[in-house]
Amino acid sequence: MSDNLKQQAAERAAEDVISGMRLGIGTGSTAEFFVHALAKRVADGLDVIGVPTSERTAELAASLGIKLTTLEELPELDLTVDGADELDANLALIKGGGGALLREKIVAAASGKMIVIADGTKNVDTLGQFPLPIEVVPFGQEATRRAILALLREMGLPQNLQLRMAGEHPFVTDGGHHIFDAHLLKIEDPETLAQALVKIPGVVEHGLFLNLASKAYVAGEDGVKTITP
Ligand code: ABF
Repeated sequence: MSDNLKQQAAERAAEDVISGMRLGIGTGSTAEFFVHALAKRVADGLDVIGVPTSERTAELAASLGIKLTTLEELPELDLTVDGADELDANLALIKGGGGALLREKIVAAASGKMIVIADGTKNVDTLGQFPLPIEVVPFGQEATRRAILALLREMGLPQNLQLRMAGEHPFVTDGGHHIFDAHLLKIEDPETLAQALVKIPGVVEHGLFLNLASKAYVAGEDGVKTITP
């Protein structure tokens, strides 16, 4: 069911793409539906070039005949379409459950517009039920972990950080970093948290995407709803 909803949101976003666009292409199962919908339009003559946000997306998009380049070659994009783990009514997002948050954020920030695609379960009143991914440099990560815990304590947030694992080893991102997932339950002040996290040495990025999304297509039983901030 939720797959069908993800697909509806993705197909709606693919309709917004026009020839000549330079596109950021997101990661995750919803973004994969977008890649398929985009590939269909490309087969029908749509002429676009894409910058993928992960190795996984790059492989899929290339296999479906979508022209790709890198952000080095094309540092300014028109539109990024990507999924999210949570979004609120102001289009503040938690992303990074899939581990690609760093590239996703760089690509979204290089884009004139960002469209978020999601099924209705991702739409929340307050962010935080979904654990917030915090990407860290492996060097000195215990010191970084303690600094993050101190910040959470100061902000009155739960001090529950889990190092993301892939089997017996820490999960390694496309950038060679590790991820701590912060179980915060309710993030009442995402702005303050976002600003404070990036000041901690060793923190590379975090999954709070604020003031980046320009629109969301959220699919529910009653159709695809458009949300703007
Ligand atoms: C990416 O994929 C991530 O930022 C987010 O973590 C995840 C959402 O995955 P899905 O679409 O599979 O729920 O967008």
